[in-house]
Amino acid sequence: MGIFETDKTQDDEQDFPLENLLEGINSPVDLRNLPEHALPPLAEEIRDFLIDSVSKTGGHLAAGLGVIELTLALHYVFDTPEDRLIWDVGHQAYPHKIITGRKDRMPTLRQKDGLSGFPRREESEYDTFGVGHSSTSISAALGMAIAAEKQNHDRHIVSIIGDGALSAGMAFEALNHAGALDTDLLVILNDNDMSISSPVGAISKYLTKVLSSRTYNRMRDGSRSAFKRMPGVVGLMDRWEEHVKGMVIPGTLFEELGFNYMGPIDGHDLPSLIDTLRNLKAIKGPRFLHIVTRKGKGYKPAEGDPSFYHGVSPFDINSGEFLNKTSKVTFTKVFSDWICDAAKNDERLLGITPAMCEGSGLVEFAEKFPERYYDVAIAEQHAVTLAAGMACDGLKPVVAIYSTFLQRAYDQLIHDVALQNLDVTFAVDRAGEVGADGATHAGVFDLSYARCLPNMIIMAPADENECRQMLQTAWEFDGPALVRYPRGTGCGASVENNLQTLPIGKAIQTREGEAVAILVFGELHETALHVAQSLNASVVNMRFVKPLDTQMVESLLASHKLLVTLENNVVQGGAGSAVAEYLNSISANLSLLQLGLPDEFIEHATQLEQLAMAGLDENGIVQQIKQRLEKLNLS
Ligand SMILES: Cc1ncc(C[n+]2csc(CCOP(=O)(O)OP(=O)(O)O)c2C)c(N)n1
Repeated sequence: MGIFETDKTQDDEQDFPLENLLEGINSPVDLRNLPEHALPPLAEEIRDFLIDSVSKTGGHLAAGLGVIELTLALHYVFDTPEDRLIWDVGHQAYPHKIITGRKDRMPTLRQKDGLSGFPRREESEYDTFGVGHSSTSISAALGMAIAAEKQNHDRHIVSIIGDGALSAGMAFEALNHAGALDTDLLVILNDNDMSISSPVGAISKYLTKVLSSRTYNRMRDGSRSAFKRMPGVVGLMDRWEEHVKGMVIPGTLFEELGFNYMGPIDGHDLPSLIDTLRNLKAIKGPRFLHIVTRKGKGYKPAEGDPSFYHGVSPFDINSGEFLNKTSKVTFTKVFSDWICDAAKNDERLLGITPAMCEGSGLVEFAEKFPERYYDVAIAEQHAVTLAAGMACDGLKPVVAIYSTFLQRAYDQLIHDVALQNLDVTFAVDRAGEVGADGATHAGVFDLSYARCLPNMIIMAPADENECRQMLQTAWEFDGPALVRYPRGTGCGASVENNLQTLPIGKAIQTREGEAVAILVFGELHETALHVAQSLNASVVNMRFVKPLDTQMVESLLASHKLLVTLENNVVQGGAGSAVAEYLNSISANLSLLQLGLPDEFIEHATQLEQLAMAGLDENGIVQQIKQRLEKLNLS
């Protein structure tokens, strides 16, 4: 029982202490025992707590600040966790974590064994659906609504989705289905007119139009009360409304999809949020509430630049400055410089991003070549097929995409690009373990899912300079080509500014040793060199996952007793599997040790910790090789 357990009907506004409210909130039950007027000061306490907490841990800041009132109103009105709240993406769910018994663990956010940065079913009964990738909430909510219906549970299901996430096809697939089913479901659109950067597309424009027609709403409501006592006039207005519906009345699109639309309302006004949610709770069928919020609300730097404060590293609260600045060049920056340089030489080069302009390193390209830059919104499938279409008619598109988000466009990769052997370059960032974002964002499957596609060539750079060369090689290659590179910085190789290409399918040996040969695919090359020193092993930078340098494999075969493959991808179907398949195809009688990520999801931690958990740090690799040598009686 919480310390604020009071009889709300006898709520005495004057006597209720409005300080240190958060201290007493250990679950939504405590929240529901507060008088309503205590919620706005509680929202301010949560705001301060959130800013302070994220300034120390880093994480997603601006989105959470924008939904504090909504979070409180939802848990206040609905009987969570019996009623289900499904947050889309989940990056805005820190306030939800804070009031659902996890505030004391906020200092552990996104760290090894700490709280996840996203809702996770394993973490709390209040986290009804695991998220990280966007635009899944309406589908999941509809599934839960159907489950409730089938099992006769009288429970409310609420999905909360942002205007950015609403741009994805999946969200509309779900709306389309939900509207037709007539299932009890509440979808809340949190419209802050921002994705990570400014939102793009017709839906976004439509929402802006809806907001601007609020003047019309006020006018309509005003005239309605004025005409109330004049029978006939109201009827006339109703007919006029019917007539203009589709032109100015907000929410028509959602009504056409079968939803009962309400809004837009101010998402920071707690009393009106609570009233509206109570009203909507009493209505059946698919309902759609449109609320308007400010991303970054309450923290000036974030309000001023919500894009910059979307996801942050630890920062100084007063100045807003990030504390751990690195001067090393990231792989993303290597891509950013390459695409700008390559674009200067050839007008056929176009850059495409599915809503990840900053993260993918396209800001400079967008500024320099605005007419060749396409942010397609959160629409990975569309991004890939758009590129395929461009390539059909003589253009040379580059799709800049995170490994984890390319998963969304797998059929497009196969059916629209690879099958037609189209000239599309995939610049695949955040490949391998990505650190604090955890398993939802890990880019650990791309080598497996792309390697099995005919026509594709696939490269993984050992260092920054090679990354640039591979991007150029991929772009000049007349067919589908993929370069995958990791999050953050590499070994610090200096990057030449020419546009040199690499011979396709050729590996290079970077260390001569005996008995053991380590075949590295990607940035673990640096680690392999250290390992090789202590084992006196050979090291080969394989460069190409496909086509595989089979000549190199054969020559290593002749001169070594054990081949070890090393990659920052799951072992299953990865680059090492390519070597295994080849050895098998030539009936080679040689021992092969495939080192990569295990057949399990690795949770949030630092990238180094994640690699160590997978046995891919220097020590782990040495141990595994030694064990294999012992087994083979070769040690
Ligand atoms: C499939 C997928 N693509 C891209 C992303 C990266 N991403 C995370 S949040 C976000 C913007 C979401 O915008 P919105 O839904 O409006 O939420 P806001 O941050 O504005 O509250 C994007 C693109 C993702 N999580 N999932």
